[in-house]
Amino acid sequence: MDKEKLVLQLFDLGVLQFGQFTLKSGLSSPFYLDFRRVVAYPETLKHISDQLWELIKELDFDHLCGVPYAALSLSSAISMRHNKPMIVKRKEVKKHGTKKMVEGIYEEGEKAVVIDDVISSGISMIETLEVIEDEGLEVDYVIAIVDRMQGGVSTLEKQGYEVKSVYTIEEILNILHKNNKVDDHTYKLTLEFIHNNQIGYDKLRLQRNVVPKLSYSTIKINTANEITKRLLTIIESKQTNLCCSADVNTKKELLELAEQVGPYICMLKTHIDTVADFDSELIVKLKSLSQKYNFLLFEDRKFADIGHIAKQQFTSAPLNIADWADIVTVHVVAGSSSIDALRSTEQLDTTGLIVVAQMSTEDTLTSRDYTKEALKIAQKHQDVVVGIVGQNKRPRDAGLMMFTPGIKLEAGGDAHGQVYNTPQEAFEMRGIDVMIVGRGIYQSENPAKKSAEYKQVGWKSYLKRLGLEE
Ligand code: 5BU
Repeated sequence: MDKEKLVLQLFDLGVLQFGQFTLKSGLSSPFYLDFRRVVAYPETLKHISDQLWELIKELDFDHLCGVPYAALSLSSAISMRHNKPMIVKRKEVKKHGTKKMVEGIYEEGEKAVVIDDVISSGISMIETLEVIEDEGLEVDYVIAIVDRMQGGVSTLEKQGYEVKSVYTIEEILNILHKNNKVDDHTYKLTLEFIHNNQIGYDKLRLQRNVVPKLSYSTIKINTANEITKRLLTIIESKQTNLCCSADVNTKKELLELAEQVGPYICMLKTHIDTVADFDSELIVKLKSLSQKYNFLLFEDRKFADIGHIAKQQFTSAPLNIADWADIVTVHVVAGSSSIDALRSTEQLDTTGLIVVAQMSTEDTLTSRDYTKEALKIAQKHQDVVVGIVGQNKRPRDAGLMMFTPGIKLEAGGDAHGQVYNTPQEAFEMRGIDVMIVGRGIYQSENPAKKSAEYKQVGWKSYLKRLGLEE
């Protein structure tokens, strides 16, 4: 059956309804899609499952998973017709037995395609994705019969999923309008409703509390890495999760800034190769300030070359990074061999690594897959890796910390693709551990005062995430 005929059939069966409906969110909607009715019409169920199969038949996956309840019949139908194993995400936790949240037979690392009937805000899809990803399954594609065009698809895409739907609501409306099933008024009203009721990504995240509530003391217990422990001790004793990114270009400016922000930070981040008059005296002075104010020196060098070169960049004069940096960043675009190479210098007991898993720019190439692989590398090397640089939700791994640049008291961006989020958003919604702030501090009139302000906001947001402060 073709897509147009199927829409007309769904309309006749009362699956697509127009009128006035109150949605789960409390919103009053001029249309309602009730795919649960389809279980009463096996032939129609078959036609829908055929359309869904068209979307996924070329994809590489091991399991089908329907979002309960409406999509369970759809995933069952596809599973039987195309001989694809199914998994089922429970809606409620079992009181007895295994307490498993996902039923079926699967192995960590296998791929699942998740199916829902309708995507509106994307929230029920995200809830399902979180549960099945926690089981170690990987999801790249999510599919639906109808995209209600209210923001859910872009929310999911922002999280790195590829979304496919058989219809958008607009396509359905066009078919029904063309076939005189809805009048001009309903047609316009419905389009207007969609347009005026967008449920954005940020609004959605604010309604949810999915961030792991990891405290600094929990991370400290879970890490075997001595540099992570040192950093956490500083964070807890100074009550600051602020890292100042000191991106200034002379020794004088750098030392002045370090002196000003020193009392309020847990780390001072440098790009030492951008300091025009760099010399070894600068390092001596920075070291002494780091002791005076108790912060770590973090050189954001982002080693990215083959191991043989990264090793030299880490240890060679004139910068001699390995001799003074407590922490350095490393890309893993060349693979985990970069970490092995840095390890072979035997300097990693005094310098910890942070793996760049994801970047803050709007056009970053650090895709969801890349970020996942980078995290795996960081996990594998936890003895020398302190954590990751990332933007999304903090991984649940309590042995690693998450560091996030692109932070300012006011969200926004710069002229070169940088994207800023607020400390509140980063700590409370994403569960990060340390915020990295550059221009927000050193371009302000009074960096000392500004860093005190960031320190206070960051700490408050951290406590709020733990539920210790309103
Ligand atoms: P800003 O002035 O707060 O935008 O500075 C951000 C700093 O963080 C700057 O030193 C960057 O090199 C660094 N950074 C970043 O902005 N985004 C990233 O994804 C990574 C590092 Br990794």
